[in-house]
Amino acid sequence: MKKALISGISGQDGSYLSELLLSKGYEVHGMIRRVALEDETHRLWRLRHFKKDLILHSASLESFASLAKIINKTQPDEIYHLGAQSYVHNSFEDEFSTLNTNINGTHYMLAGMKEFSKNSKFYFAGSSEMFGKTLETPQNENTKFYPRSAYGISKVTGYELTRNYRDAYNCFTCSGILFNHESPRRGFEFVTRKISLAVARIKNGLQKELNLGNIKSKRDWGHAKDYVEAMWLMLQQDKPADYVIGTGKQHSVEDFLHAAFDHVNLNFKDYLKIDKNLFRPAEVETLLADSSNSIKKLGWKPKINFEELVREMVDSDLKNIKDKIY
Ligand code: NAP
Ligand code: F7E
Repeated sequence: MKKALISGISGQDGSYLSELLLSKGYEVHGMIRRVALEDETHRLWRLRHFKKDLILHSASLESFASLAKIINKTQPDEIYHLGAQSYVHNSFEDEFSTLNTNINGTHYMLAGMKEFSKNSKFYFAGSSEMFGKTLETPQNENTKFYPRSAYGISKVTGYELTRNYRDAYNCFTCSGILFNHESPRRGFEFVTRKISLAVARIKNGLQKELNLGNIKSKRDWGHAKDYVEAMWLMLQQDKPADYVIGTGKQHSVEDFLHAAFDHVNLNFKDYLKIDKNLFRPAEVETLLADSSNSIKKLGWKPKINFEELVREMVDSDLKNIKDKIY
């Protein structure tokens, strides 16, 4: 039986990846923060349906000793390093924690693997935020990086560390440069989930307006379920490499608003308030993936399109309201 170790297992991607690996017969180990154990209902909500099938260890991305101990103990065939401060807006408010957790956390994971489990295969969660102020469109594996936030900078550094462990120490390390991916399990601070929950609340008379920042920015949005499959495929190849993963289709935040409100027969213009405080000091205006290399080498293709994604998120939040979850 293959063994996988996932950092950030309690997050959106960690939960879908766990389900995928369990369905493939893996023994799945995950790292969680100790505080999550004190409040499982809220902090481990994404894992609640299959938590009994996972082996969870408490660890901190800020502590090399805690990560190395678990890597040594579990001796995983595959390590998926997903743990990170992943909210771009917050990285402007708290650059220090973002850089510390994301850069050192990645370094500690790589160093722990090299020291105690050299034959593990390693996945690093890179991001389209590394392209930032895009220097060409669409973006592929050869596009130069121009990060626009501490978050983007932390991911470029993680990417370089991951590549260097491949070059210098012959480790099997891959970076997935993943474009935005969403789902009903998306965190509430991200724009798509903020919109889907607001639509459900407004439809039920629980909210009167929705405050947003820059609705002109454009993203290449896919479904997280499709993207965790790409992570797994990367570690099944004969040789390690880096891959761009996206749908190749672009929509603005305004398009998302349109689609989400239309789904419940409301007009977003009746509820939207633009709040200057929600704009970022440096915005990533436009992102669009060229995933042709991944389609060719991994045989990967997204299955869920933009319209299906929006409907699934809004329907799920309507159900959450009906079931009195929010
Ligand atoms: P997410 O939902 O925010 O999950 C992040 C995970 O990291 C959570 O399990 C969180 O634990 C953990 N974490 C954060 N800070 C930590 C710390 N100091 N110590 C230990 N664990 C910590 O993110 P996601 O959407 O699943 O994304 C997974 C990874 O892919 C992240 O690295 C993200 O940066 C990257 N990525 C995401 C996207 C996207 O569109 N979703 C695109 C490209 C790259 P708690 O639950 O305890 O907070
Ligand atoms: O913002 C605009 C905002 O926070 C999307 C992370 O998973 O994907 C994600 O980062 C856009 C931005 O995601 C609000 O200015 C307007 O232009 O949902 P977001 P993100 O910053 O693209 C990348 C690939 C990652 O790697 C990250 O981890 O929407 N926007 N008004 C807003 N955004 C938010 N959050 N809230 C608003 O009110």
